[in-house]
Amino acid sequence: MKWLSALAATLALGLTVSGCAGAGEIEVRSAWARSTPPGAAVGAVYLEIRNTGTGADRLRGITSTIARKTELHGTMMHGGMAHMRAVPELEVPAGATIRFEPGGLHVMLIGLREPLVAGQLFTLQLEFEHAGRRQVPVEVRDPG
Ligand SMILES: [Cu+2]
Repeated sequence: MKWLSALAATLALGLTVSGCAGAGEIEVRSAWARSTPPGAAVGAVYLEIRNTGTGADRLRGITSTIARKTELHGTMMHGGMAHMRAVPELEVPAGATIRFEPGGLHVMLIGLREPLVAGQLFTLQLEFEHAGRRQVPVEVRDPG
């Protein structure tokens, strides 16, 4: 029966596509934010993204409710000075671990609605092209 083999092919294709970078293959870990003094307008979050799958994925956006704007930033050295710039998207190759660290990649919280106090927890939402949306708990810590 023709329609049956077409259906089987469609199902097989669906499995192949979802097997390419399934929801279980992106891990976001060790998320923490630097505590801020009262009245601070910006904060920074550091974390680790692991792709344990066999296909590349892509971080397409980050949102939070704790700040008016949440951006992915990179840090570049220019004339001996560190400058931050917004990174619109981040490729996460298969098998890669990408670390966001002070002086490197970070999530910038712009227009904080409240100060970040050590011990506090809040949530970031990361949107991946294949793995979809992830809720990531972030712990606030004193820089040390
Ligand atoms: Cu920044």
